[in-house]
Amino acid sequence: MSEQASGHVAMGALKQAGVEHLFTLSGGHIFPLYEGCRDHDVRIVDTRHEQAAAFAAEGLGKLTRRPGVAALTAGPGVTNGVSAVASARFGGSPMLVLGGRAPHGTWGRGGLQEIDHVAFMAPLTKQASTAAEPAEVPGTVLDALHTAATPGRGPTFVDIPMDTIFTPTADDALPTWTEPDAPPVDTDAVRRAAGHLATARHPVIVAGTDVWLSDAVDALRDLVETVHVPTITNGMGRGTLPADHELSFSWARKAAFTDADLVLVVGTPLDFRLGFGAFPGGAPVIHVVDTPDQVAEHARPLEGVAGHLPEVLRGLAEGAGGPTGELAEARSAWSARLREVETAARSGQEELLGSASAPIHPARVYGELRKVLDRDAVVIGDGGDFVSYAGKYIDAYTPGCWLDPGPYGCLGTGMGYSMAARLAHPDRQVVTLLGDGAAGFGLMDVETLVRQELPVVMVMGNNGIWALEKYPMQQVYDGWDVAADLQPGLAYDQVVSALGGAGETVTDPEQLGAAFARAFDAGVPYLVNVLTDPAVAYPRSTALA
Ligand SMILES: Cc1ncc(C[n+]2csc(CCOP(=O)(O)OP(=O)(O)O)c2C)c(N)n1
Ligand SMILES: [Mg+2]
Repeated sequence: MSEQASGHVAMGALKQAGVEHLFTLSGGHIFPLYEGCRDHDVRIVDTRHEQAAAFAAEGLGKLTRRPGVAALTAGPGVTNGVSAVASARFGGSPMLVLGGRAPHGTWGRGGLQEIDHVAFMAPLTKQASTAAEPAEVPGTVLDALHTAATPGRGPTFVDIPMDTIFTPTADDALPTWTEPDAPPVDTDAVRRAAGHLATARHPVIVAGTDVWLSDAVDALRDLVETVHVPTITNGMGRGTLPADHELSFSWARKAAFTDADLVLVVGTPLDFRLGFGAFPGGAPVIHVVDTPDQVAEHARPLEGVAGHLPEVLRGLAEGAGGPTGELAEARSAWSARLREVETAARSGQEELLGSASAPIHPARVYGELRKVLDRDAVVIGDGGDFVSYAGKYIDAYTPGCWLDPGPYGCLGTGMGYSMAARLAHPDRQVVTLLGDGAAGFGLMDVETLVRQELPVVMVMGNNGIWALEKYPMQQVYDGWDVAADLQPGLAYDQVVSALGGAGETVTDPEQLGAAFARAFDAGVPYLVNVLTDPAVAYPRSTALA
């Protein structure tokens, strides 16, 4: 029997479960994990802030649909990663955090960084525990990976005391990895829901993140085409039905939700992004989710349907079938009407997308970017108004390509998500959209992107303000605002250059296209620092989300 440090063996177990990357920032409490990475050929991506490491793990989970893994050193390493864990919890992203932990042997005597992480990680995760015995470390870590990947996905946490992680344990009988089971399907609920869908005249489908994470993309498309129902996407649901599909809508959202007689929401919570499930015209809701505990009882759905999403969607298509006769005409008229709304709304934006005004209008940035993005470009949004504009103007054509801050809405995701996107898709365009405020949370991690040879294109909407707070504050306080200004016109591109990347500042809208071309050709992290008009506020219906 051969032995290695328990942390080393745990990495071997993760590798055989398919883990290829470990995001981390160094600390003595977790050295044996690195030794395990060396011997099991797991790539270490070491960052400048645990925030970046943890968001990279979350981002990789979202992009690859397998848990991303971060290793954070005891105490401050773990606490610096907490926002990403909360983000994964809100977004249902599969992710495992391994924590260092002060030694068991001296616990309670005031050891360095001695804090009980499990106490504050438990409410943020699906599962949080301490692996106290060396022999149980590999099994506990693998079990946490499994829980993270199991539908109803989310973050899990294991910390390992320093005296445990360095203690040898057998390395020749690794626990074996099995893929999580697909969740059982409530077939009665599917049948009832299909019955409602079969008779609705103006139904709408909403497809969210779990359509992507549960690999239900083909089943969604089959359902949409079979029942001929207009479809709206959100979160990572974007791209599950390509934006140019005849039943895909984004600008006719309001009309669709107002006049729908049934809304079938798939793979996303009925949270603030969907008006908590109360649609303006009072349409009844069918909520389709992976697991029963995700059904939004607060929205009093007509039907909650839980189960493996591909199977549920296939069941709905079979059960509801294609509309015939008068119903088919009603559905066609419904989608034709929404298409008119969509087309009119889109053509109403053309002028703004081509705006020649200087300072540059944020819409113009996207008017130019749209022209050069590939259909499978990965687009990451980290910012306020600048990212809201992206949500409006950048269409998604390929599933798994759109990373926005998600329902937790945490600024500072950009650098971690950029690392994840480049690692997941070495050959695609990766474009990270940054507010100037958002960039301040993590721009130092450009150094990581450079050192790890992970080139991405960053496009900054630099308005010198926290626009998404400044304008709402003025609305609340009758024109007054505070804590909403940054220095105007800063050369953030020079920061990126100083860290080993490159970039340029753009003030003339006619120069945007050429700047983007240089950025995609650069081969290093490149920041296009666009000075945008601070007088432009994103049109919002409410001041506070
Ligand atoms: C970690 C975190 N802190 C604060 C906020 C509140 N917040 C939301 S949007 C925003 C402004 C973002 O400014 P910027 O990135 O410059 O984008 P802009 O709105 O100016 O386009 C702030 C401060 C948040 N969402 N997350
Ligand atoms: Mg700003």
